[in-house]
Amino acid sequence: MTNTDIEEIPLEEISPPYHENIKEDFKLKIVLLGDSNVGKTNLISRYISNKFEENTKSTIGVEFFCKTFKVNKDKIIKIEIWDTAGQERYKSITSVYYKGAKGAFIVYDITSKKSFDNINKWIDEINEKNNNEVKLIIIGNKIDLDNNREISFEEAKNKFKDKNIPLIETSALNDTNVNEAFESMVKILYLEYKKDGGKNTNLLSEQKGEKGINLNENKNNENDENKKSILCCF
Ligand SMILES: Nc1nc2c(ncn2[C@@H]2O[C@H](COP(=O)(O)OP(=O)(O)OP(=O)(O)O)[C@@H](O)[C@H]2O)c(=O)[nH]1
Ligand SMILES: [Mg+2]
Repeated sequence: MTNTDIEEIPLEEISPPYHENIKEDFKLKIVLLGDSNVGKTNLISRYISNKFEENTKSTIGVEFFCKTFKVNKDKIIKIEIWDTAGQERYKSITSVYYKGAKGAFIVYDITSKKSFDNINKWIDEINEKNNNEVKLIIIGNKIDLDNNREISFEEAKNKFKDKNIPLIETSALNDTNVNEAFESMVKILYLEYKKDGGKNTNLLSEQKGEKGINLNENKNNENDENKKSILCCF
């Protein structure tokens, strides 16, 4: 699969309130993992509601947000995007929610080598809960802080080249590549669905009705209109 293959798949968002009345062909659970403070919550709030907060509180537990798409003029896909807490002390709560994920973003902060070094740990965690069947994308966030960069794009790319994991650099603050990251994931999962004939996609039934656990004040304001570019390496 190349970058161009992914980019060329049409993706049409079905905005509220219309998404309520549409029956999806399948639902997908996507989780964001990574150390505390790398920007997971802000990536999601930028994507879902086009908002950024300077001083976000650390996430406690988990919470999810929904979007509906028509992909490739073909299938209706609903995605649940699950935000998780990066802090070690909440691991026992959050790791329960890794199960059933079809896609996962592993996020690091390009100004924090430590968060980059921990990526493999997060990959192991998500794989362990899902029999290595999760599609992964690595996100290097905070590229607006390029002057404080500790991990070059090249270094990151080389680290994951052999594992064939796509990498994308983003800024939740500047709204750079955030849409692209989420849309790429939806398209990758769509292709996966097509590949196995739609068999392996009963993802959410065991978690129906759950809203996650989050004591923070995230809001699900479905009002995104963010579009930027420069992409990544696939
Ligand atoms: N400069 C810059 N700061 C960012 C960016 N994304 C997030 N931040 C800041 O980084 C801090 C942490 O962001 P969060 O989104 O709360 O991080 P998190 O990964 O959700 O952290 P946990 O919930 O503890 O796991 C906040 O102060 C954000 O404002 C970014 O793209 N650029
Ligand atoms: Mg958070």
